[in-house]
Amino acid sequence: MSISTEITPGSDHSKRTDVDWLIERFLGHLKYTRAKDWAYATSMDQYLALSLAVRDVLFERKIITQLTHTRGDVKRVYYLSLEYLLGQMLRCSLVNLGWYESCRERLERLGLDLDELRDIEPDAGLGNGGLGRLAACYLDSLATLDMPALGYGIRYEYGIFDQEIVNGWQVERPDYWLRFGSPWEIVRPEFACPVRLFGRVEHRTDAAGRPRSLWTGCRLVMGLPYDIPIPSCGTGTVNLLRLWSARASESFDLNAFNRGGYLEAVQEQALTETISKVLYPSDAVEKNRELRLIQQYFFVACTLSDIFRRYDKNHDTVDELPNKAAIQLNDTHPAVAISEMMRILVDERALRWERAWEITQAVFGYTNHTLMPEALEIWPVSLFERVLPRHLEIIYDINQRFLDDVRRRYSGDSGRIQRMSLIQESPFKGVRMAHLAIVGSHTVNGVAKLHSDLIRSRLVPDFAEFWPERFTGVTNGVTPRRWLLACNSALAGAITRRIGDGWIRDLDQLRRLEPFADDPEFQKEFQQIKRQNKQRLAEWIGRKLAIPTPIDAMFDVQVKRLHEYKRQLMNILQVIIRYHRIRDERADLPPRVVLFGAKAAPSYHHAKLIIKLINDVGRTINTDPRVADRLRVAFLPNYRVSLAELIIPAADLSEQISTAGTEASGTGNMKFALNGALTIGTLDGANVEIRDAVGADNFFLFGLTEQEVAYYRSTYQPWQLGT
Ligand code: 26W
Repeated sequence: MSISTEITPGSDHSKRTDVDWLIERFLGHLKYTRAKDWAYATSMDQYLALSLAVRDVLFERKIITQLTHTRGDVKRVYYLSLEYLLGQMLRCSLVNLGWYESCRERLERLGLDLDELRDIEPDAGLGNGGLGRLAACYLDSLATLDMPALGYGIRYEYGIFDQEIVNGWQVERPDYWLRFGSPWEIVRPEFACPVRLFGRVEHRTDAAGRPRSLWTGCRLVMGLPYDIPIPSCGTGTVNLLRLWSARASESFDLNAFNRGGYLEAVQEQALTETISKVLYPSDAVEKNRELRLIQQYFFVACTLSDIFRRYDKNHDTVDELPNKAAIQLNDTHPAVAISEMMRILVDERALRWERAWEITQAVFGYTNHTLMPEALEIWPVSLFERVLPRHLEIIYDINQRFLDDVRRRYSGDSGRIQRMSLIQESPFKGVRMAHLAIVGSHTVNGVAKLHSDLIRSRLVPDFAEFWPERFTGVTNGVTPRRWLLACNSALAGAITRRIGDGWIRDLDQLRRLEPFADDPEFQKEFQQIKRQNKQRLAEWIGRKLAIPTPIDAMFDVQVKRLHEYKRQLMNILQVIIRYHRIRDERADLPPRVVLFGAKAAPSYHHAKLIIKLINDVGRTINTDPRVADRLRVAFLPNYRVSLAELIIPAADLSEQISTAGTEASGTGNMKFALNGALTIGTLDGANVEIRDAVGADNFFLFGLTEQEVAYYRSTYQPWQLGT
C-alpha cells in the first residue's frame, strides 16, 4: 500500500506539502525552540532549526503512515540491528522530499548557504562499518518501497570513535554526537519498557500440573525509546527507526540516598545507564564481554515487548503473529531474540512448546555477514547462566529437541551431533549464536552469491545438508538516493537528462544509460563532473592535510575499515614499488593520487601499524621532488559516512582487493561503481556481481580465486618466499 500525502479528510494537511511551510517552521523554531532572534542565531542554531522544521514535515507524514498501517493491521518488517551507520540526515531527508534545490534557493534569499548548514550536522555513527551502513540503506529502501517497516536499535550515547592521526598513529576520541541533542529524534516515554537481568529460575507446577519456570530475583532496567523518522523518496511514506536508551528503573533509590547510601544509589544508576553508553568499536567479537551480551539482550527484550504491545492492540491470541510480523536478524548480534520469543510465548503466553517453536521459526530470518571466525559470536555458558539463566534453559531445550531431530535423520553420527549442537564443548562451553539463529529462523541468507555459497560449503555444511531450502542468498545493495542522487547531484542530473528519473526508485533502469557510453557529448559531461568532484575533494585535502593533490592525476581510492583481509598493506606496498620505479627507473607512469581512509578497531594493533606505515610512506613520497606531481599518497583521517559522500564521487579507481573468500560482500564497491569509478578487484564478495554487471572488460581483475586460496592456504609459507 502506498501512502500518499494528498489532503486527507478531517485534517488540514494542505499547507504541509511545500517549502513555504518548511521555511515558516524554520523561522518559528529559530525563535521558539532555539529562543534566538535572527541577528543572534549561530549557524548551529540555524542547522538545528532547519532540521526541526524538516522533522515537522516528516512527522506530518509519519502520523498518516502509522495511522494507515495500524488501521490496516498490516504485516510489518522489523529490522533488528545493533548497528546503524546513519551519517548526516538533513541533506538526504530534503532530497527524499524532493525539496533540496528549492530549500537551498529559499535559504539563499535569507543569506544562508544550505551546503554549509548541512555540514554542521554530526554524523550519527552508531555502527562499525558495512553491516551498520547496510542497515541504514535498507531502512531508506523499505520506506521508498512503501513497506511497513520499523528499524530497532540502541541509542548509543557515544558512536564509533572519532579518529585523529597524531604522528601517523590513530588516536581515538569519544564521539559525543548528542552534544547539541539530535533534532531528528523524539523521545517516547509512553512506550518505555522494563527489562529483567540476572536473577535465578524457580521451577514450579501450575494449577493444571504443568511444569512452569519462574525467572525471579532479577535486576530491573528501563528501556526508553527514541524515534527517528525515515522518509520514502517519492511517496508520502515515513517509517520509524526506534532506538532504545537504558535508564535506571527508579530515578534512583531515594531511601538509599536518605540512608546516606548516596553512592550506591548513584552507582546503581550509573551501571544501568552504561548499557546504552557506547557502541562496541570492534568488528570482531570482544571476548566474553558481559556488557556486550547485556546490550544485546536489553535491546532484544525492549524490541519484542514493543512488537507484542503493537500486535496485541489488534489481536487476542498470538496465532496471527507470523502473518503480522517478519523479524530480520542483522547478524547474530540480536540472535538472543529467538530465546526471548520462546520465553514470552511459553512462560508468559502459556503456549505449548511445539506451537511456540512453530511461530518463532515462522517469524525470524537471519542474515549472516561474515565468515571470519573471530566475528562469530560464542557466549560462554557461565556468562549466559549468570546474566540470562532462563534463556540458557530455553536454549538447552531448543538444543535437545533439535539434536533429537538430527539423531532421527543421522543416527549414530556423534561427530555431526557435536558439530551441529548449539552448545560448543571446547575450548570452552559456549552458546553458538549462529546455530541458534539458524535453527530459530525459516530463512538464512548470505550477502553475496559467493558468500552464500561459502556459508553452505564452508561455514555450516551440516545445516545446509539438513535444511537445503532454508539457505538463500540476498546480495547486498546500497541506496541510490544517498549514494548518487544526494552526494553526486551533478552526475544524477546528467543521467536524468538522458534516461528520465525513474532510476532513482528503480535502479535497474540505469541500463538505459548504456547507449550513451559512446556518446561523445555525454562522455565530455561525465569527465567534467568527475573533475569537479575531484576538485572539491582536492580542496578538502588541501585544507585538512596541506597535501597538494593534482586533479589531472588518477584518484586511486581505498576507503573501508582497516583489516588485514582487506589488504591495505598490499596496496601501500605497491605504492612503494611505484615510487621506486618513478624515482629510480624514471618509469613514465601516469600520475596517481593514492587515497586511503580507514578506522582500525582500537585493540587491533597490527591494523594500527598499517595506518602508521601508510602515513610514513605518504610523508616520504609527498616530500620527494623527484616524483612531484606523479605520485601522491594521502591518508584521510576520520573516515565516516559524510566523508565517504565527498570521496566516492571523486574516485577514478576503486580498490576492492580482499583475499578471495574473506569479504562477505562489500558495499563500498557498489557505491564507487555507481559513481563511475573503475574497479580494481579480486573475485570476492559482490565484486563478482559487479564485474558481471559492468562487463569483464570494465573490471581490472587480479588475484587468486577463492578455490585457489583454499588450495594454497595449506602449503603457503610466506617466509619461504623470496629466500
Ligand atoms: C563487535 C562484533 C562485530 C562482529 C562483526 C561487529 C560487526 C561485525 C560485522 C559482521 C562486520 C561487518 O560489518 N561485516 C560486513 O558486512 C557488510 C554488509 O553485509 C558486508 O558488505 C561486508 O563484506 C562485511 O565485512
